[in-house]
Amino acid sequence: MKDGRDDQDNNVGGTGPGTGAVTKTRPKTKRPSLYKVLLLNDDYTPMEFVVHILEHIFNKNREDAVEIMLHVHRHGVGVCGVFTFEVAETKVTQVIEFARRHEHPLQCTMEKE
Ligand code: TYC
Repeated sequence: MKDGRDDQDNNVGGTGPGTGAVTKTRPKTKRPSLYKVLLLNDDYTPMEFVVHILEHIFNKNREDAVEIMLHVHRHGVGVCGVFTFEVAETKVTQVIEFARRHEHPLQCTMEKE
């Protein structure tokens, strides 16, 4: 595929000894699919609890955490980060488990970008 990644398109740079034959093959560098992790609004989870999750699970600073929390509060849903599948899945599980442990109904989900 002519997508401009390295020398994979033109098969140059790796030639057989002496012959000048072009032998370089394409390294496997497929980029992984990315997934948005979404936080859902509810009427019961305290705002400070959501900010704590954004700071500690999604590594947001306080300012960004408050902004994302308020976006979710006002619009019903918001993106807290974009990750590869396994990382996104882990974050979703961490949020739901932490919320459950504190008896808050907070929900979190993921969707392919
Ligand atoms: N709506 C909640 C409240 O008023 C706050 C909240 C924000 C809850 C974001 C969940 O994902 C959420 N206490």
